[in-house]
Amino acid sequence: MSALATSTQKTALITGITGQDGAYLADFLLNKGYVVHGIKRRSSLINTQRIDYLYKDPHEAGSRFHLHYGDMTDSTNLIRIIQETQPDEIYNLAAMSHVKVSFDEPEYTANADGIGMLRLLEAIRILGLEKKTRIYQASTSELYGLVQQVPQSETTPFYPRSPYAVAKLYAYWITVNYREAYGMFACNGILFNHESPLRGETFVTRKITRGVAAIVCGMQDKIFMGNLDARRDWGHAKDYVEAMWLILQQNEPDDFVIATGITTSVRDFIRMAFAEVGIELVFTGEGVAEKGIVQQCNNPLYQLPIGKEVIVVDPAYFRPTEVDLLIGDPTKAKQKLGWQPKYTLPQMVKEMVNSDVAIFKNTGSNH
Ligand code: NDP
Ligand code: GDR
Repeated sequence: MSALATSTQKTALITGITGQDGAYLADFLLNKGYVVHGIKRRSSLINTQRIDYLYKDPHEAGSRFHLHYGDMTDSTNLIRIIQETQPDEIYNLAAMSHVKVSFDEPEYTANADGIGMLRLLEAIRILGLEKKTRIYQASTSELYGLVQQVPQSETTPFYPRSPYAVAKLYAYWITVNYREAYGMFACNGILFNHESPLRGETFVTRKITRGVAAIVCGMQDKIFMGNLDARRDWGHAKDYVEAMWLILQQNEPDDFVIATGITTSVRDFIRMAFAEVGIELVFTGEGVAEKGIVQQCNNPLYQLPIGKEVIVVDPAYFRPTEVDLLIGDPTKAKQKLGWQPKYTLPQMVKEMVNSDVAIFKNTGSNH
């Protein structure tokens, strides 16, 4: 086994490899022939489920996938891993990525999501790798926050609305600053929401598709939701990791918005997910009194009574400050990167619902 790349092989280092995007990106880069190193956190339970299928016994010849223990809050560890792996490309995907949780853990979020990127940039400088190592920062549409203008593009002003978004604002600007100050190939991908069957279970899309699956499998009664009026520009993670790679393959470092240009409310996402299993919902009431009720059930396998409440609003899921409307303008990415999303939202909803139904049917539980 050799962790070292041959002269023609590129080496990538992915932080956040155990997350949704880390898993898709690792798969993508391995298919392109890269040697892929990933940083995973030590945890009391195994947290590599999303990437286990990629992992070969490192003692076997030809293994191109390697994992290292590490954490974005530990610069000594980041410097050592970068020194050992000598990456051509670093993808910084690691983050405390839940907007609502960032209100509960603001200082940790600032440390991991904001200063974490500074640690990587400084590690590159300390090791003298400025000319060799290109670096990608996972920036976010949450930077736009309070709506200033739509659609949001690379020139739209930022107005972050959560500790998560403020931490990501620091990471965005430190990336730009190191590019300008030291000539580093450091880029921001300003990615709008992207989802998949691998999405974390507490983000709204996956919570909904899992909830639909659990309800039709008779394991859950209803789904308690937060703000149904929020609108997001939802794409598929598989399309978005390709954009990350394209951003690092350009002649010049730059920042890009990656989005579909279509916005959908949480309420409509719920409608679409239930429609996938033949259930038509009607919404009644307003604000915290709003409910989603079964209006028609056209699937003989799932006999939900007409009038059954399946969506209930629980203010516990409201955020102290909300981001109401996101619609991205991906024109620059389309023109300069030649990037084009392949998935539509209906295709993605279908994939997510079917995947969650299969999980519930196979395991017979919601764990
Ligand atoms: P996930 O939450 O699925 O994955 C986050 C990853 O970061 C996990 O591997 C997690 O490890 C790791 N991580 C968290 N904290 C630390 C830490 N202190 N040190 C090392 N690793 C850490 O996020 P996504 O894959 O969805 O997103 C990837 C990145 O893109 C994130 O930075 C996110 O903020 C950003 N982003 C995501 C968007 C989206 O819609 N998905 C849109 C725009 C930006 P563990 O598995 O152990 O928890
Ligand atoms: P977001 O994603 O905050 O946009 O951040 P999330 O799916 O958590 O919320 C989207 C919208 O749905 C509303 N909502 C709920 N959200 C959750 N999680 N749970 C609920 O029950 C619920 N009900 C309504 C939210 O209020 C919000 O308006 C994601 C993360 O991946 C970030 O890391 C990333 O940067 C951005 O997307 C782009």
